[in-house]
Amino acid sequence: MRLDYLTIFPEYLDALRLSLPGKAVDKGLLELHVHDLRTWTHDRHRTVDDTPYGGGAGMVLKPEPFGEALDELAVDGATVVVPTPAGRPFTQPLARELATRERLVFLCGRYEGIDQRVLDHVATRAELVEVSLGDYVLNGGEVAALAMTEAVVRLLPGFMGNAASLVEESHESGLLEHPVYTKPAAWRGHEVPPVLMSGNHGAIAAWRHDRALARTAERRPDLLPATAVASEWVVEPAVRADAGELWTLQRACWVTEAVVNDELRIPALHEELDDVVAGLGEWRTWVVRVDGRLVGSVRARTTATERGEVWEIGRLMVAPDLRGRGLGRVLLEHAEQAAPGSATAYRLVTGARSEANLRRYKRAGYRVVEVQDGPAGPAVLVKRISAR
Ligand code: JD8
Repeated sequence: MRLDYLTIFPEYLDALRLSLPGKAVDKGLLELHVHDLRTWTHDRHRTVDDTPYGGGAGMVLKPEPFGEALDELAVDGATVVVPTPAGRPFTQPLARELATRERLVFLCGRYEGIDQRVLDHVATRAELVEVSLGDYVLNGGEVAALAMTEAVVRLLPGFMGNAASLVEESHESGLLEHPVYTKPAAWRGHEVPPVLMSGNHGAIAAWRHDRALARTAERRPDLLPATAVASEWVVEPAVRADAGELWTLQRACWVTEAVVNDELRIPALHEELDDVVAGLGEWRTWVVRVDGRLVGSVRARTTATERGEVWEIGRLMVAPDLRGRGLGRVLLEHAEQAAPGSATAYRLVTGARSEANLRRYKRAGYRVVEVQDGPAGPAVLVKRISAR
C-alpha cells in the first residue's frame, strides 16, 4: 500500500516513521510519502491560506496549492481521505475497507478547513472519503490522519504477527474488550480473578465473554442489537406451550454452569421435558421473548423454613448469546417484586464456582449463607426482604 500525506505541518507526521507504519515500511508492506503543501506555492510568503468568502473568523486553505500537488502526485484513481469534523464517522469497518485499497492520499486541513472546490475537484478524479475521527474538535487533520493510518496499516495482511488476535478485538467482535491482567497475581490489595488462573479454558472464555458483554452494556449499549436492550424486554407469565423452549434454554444455560463448575451432576442439566412441565405447575414462572424467541426465564415459590417463609427463586436463565446485558437483573427484580408480603427473605442457589453469578447476586444484595457439599455445591444465597 502507498500512503501520501499533504500537510502544512509535515513534521507533525514524523510519528508515522516511529510506530507501526514504520515497521510496515521496513517489511516492504508500505510506502510512506509526506509532502509540505507549501511546496506548491509560488509567492515569497509561500501563502497557503486566505480569508473566507462570506466573511467570518479564521482562514481557509487555498485551492491552487492543492490542485498542483494533486496533479504532481497523480492521484487519479486513488482513494483520497480528508479528515474533517463534517465527515462520516471513522469506524473499524471503514478501516477494514480502506485497508483493501492500493493507495491512500490524506489531505490534512488546518485553520477553518480546505476550500470546498478542492474536494469537489478530487471527486471528479478519485474516490473521495471525508471522514471524522470523532465528535470533538481538533485544530487540524494530522492527528486524525495518524490515527486512521494506524487503524488501517495494522489490518494489512502479513502485518500483525498474530492475525487471529485481530478477530477478538473490540469493534471486531462487536463487543468492548474484557479486562486483562498479568503478573503479579496480587497487587496493592487487588487480586487477579481466580478463574483466569484456573486453566479451565471454557470457564475463562465464559468469564471474558461475560465481562465484555457487561462492559458493552454499561459503556456502549449502542453497540448492542436493539433486542439486547432492557427497554425492549417484557416479562410475562409462562404457559404450558413454553415448556419445550424452556427445557432447551435450561439445557443451554446449565451447560455453561457445568463448564464453569467442571461438574456435570447438576440437577437442572438432567431434567427431562416432563420435569419442566411439572415445574410449571409447582412454581410461578415467567419468560421473556424477543421477536418471538424465548430468551430468558425465572421462577419462584414460597418455601417454609424454621426461620419463616422464604421466597425461593430459581431457574434464572438468560440465553448465552444475550448474557451480560442486564436481562438477568430484570428477571431477578421481577421475581423479587412478585414475593408475597409474608415472605421474610429471598433465597436462591448457584454453582459454588459460578463466579459471574455469585458476583451478580452479591451486587444485587444477596450473601452466601451456605455452600453445600453436593456436586457444584451449590452455594445458597439469601437476601432479607426489607419492609415493603
Ligand atoms: C480536519 C481544520 C480545524 C475544524 C474550525 C477548529 C477529524 N474528529 C475531528 N475533529 N476535528 C477534526 C478536524 C479539524 C480540522 C481539520 C479535521 C482541518 N480543522 C477546524 C472546523 C472548525 N477548526 C476531526 N477528522
